[in-house]
Amino acid sequence: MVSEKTALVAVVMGSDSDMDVMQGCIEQLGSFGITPVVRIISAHRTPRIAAEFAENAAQNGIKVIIAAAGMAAHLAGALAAKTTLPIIGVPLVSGSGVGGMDALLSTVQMPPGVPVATMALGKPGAKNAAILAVQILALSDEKLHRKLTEFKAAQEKQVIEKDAAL
Ligand code: RP5
Repeated sequence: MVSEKTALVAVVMGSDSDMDVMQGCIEQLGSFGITPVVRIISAHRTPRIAAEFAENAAQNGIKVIIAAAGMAAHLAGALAAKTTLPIIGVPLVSGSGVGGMDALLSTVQMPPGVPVATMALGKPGAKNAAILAVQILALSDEKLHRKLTEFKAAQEKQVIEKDAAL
C-alpha cells in the first residue's frame, strides 16, 4: 500500500466521479514503475484537508502533485498556494454544459507567482500529466530517463508503422 510517506507522486482529484478519467493517469504512471498515492480532496468541499495535504506533501517526500478537477476547478491552484512542489493541473469535463471550458480556465488562469502546469482537458491531459511528472522526476533519476527515452522511441515507431500500413 502506497502512502503519502512513501510515494513520489500524488494524484489528487476533486471527486470520485473524476476517477474514471484519472485512472488513465494512474496507469500511465504505473507503466513507468511509479505507484502514486491517490486521494480524493476537494478545494471547495474539504478546503482544510486540501491545505493540510499541500502543506505536508514535500515533508512527506512527495515530489510532484497532479491535481484534477472539473467545473470551477480550483483544486490545483489551491494546492499550489500552499506548497513549493510543482503542481500539474488536469482540467476535467463535467456535466456542467460548458464542455470543460469552466475547468480549463479555472486551472490555467493562475495569477503570477503561483503557477500550475495545466494539461489538456480530460483523458489526454490525464495521460500527459503522468508523463510530465515522470519527466520532472527523470531530471534526477537516470533509470527513469532511460524509460522515457524508450517510451518516446516506441511512440515514434508506432506512428511510422501506422503510416507504412496505409
Ligand atoms: C469537481 O466537481 C469535481 O472535481 C468533479 O469534477 C465535479 C463534480 O463533482 P461531483 O458532484 O461528481 O462530486 O469538484
